[in-house]
Amino acid sequence: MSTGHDIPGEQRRERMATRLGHAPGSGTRPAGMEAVLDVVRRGRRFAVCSHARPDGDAVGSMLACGMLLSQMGKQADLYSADPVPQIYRWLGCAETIRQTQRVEGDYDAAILLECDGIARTRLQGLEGRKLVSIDHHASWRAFADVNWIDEHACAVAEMVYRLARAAGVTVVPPMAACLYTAVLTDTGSFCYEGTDAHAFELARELVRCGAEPAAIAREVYFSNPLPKMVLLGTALTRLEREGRLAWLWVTHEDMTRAEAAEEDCEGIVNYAIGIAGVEAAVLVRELHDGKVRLSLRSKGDVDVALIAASFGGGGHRHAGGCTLEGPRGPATERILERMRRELAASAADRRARGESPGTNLLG
Ligand SMILES: [Mn+2]
Repeated sequence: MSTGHDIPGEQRRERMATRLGHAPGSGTRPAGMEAVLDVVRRGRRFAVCSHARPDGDAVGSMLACGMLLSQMGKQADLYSADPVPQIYRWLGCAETIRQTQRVEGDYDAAILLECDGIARTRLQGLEGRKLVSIDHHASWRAFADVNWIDEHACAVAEMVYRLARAAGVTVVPPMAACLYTAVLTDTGSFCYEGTDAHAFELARELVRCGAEPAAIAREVYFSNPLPKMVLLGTALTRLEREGRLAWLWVTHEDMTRAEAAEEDCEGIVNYAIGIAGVEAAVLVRELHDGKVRLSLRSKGDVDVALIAASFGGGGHRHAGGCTLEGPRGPATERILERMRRELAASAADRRARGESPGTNLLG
């Protein structure tokens, strides 16, 4: 759990904000947890949303936020443009998330988790409402009326946990399970950069509050639907490697043949970044609307959040995503060309620092 008095963190955040074209220090500067708590305390009815194609942090944070608001005697309606992935449906209250295209009703505020704008939710009906944004992405934007941003939080769930503590809410076991699931998945099972002592302290507190690590791991990692494995097999036959870059792709036809759902593509890109000597990886996936979804990973100097943001997407330094216009071929070339350039630049930086530029150097 990062603290507000983390000066180097604050400087890092401002630097990142500047690089992403934000305007730190302007009127929309993030206001912090107290401002969020103030909105929550004053209001009575809230809509809670996260991004489309919700991941573990989106689902876990939404559910925990709903439980937090209920405990405070508030009404919380949870909305998602896409279904809750199968592996998260066992979480307490998961069935209360309304899958819809539109937020309707009278709310004192809409709380958006993990979003850098309304568009990210793919929900209609949010415009003109009082908006609260809680985000930890490097690609954050201060688009809401109240913006609480902490790039150093290992998951938005960490921020929801802090909010619960500050509000004096008891973290009951189902809530702890939601938060733990979010932290587990958003840290890549405590593997990603940024997994520091705080992440483990948070996990420890959540386990003490009743989260069961083995049971949660069983649901999340050892309950894969068979089509997911079939799809993975197909994707792996397509694996390409070029020096420090690796990529693979999934066509619309592959999805149909494997009877796979969109969520079954989750994690495939990790097999590409998991290769020794590979520093950047891409999964290219055809969507049913003709667009192409890119999942980007880095385990070196390449900042995929910046790359994704330049294509209208977002994410973290080592994991990001964006959507391009189809067809797949040209979209793949666009992203590969960009990745090659970034890898070449990182190798040049290393050379300038007198370090080894890496093996199988490109460019
Ligand atoms: Mn997250």
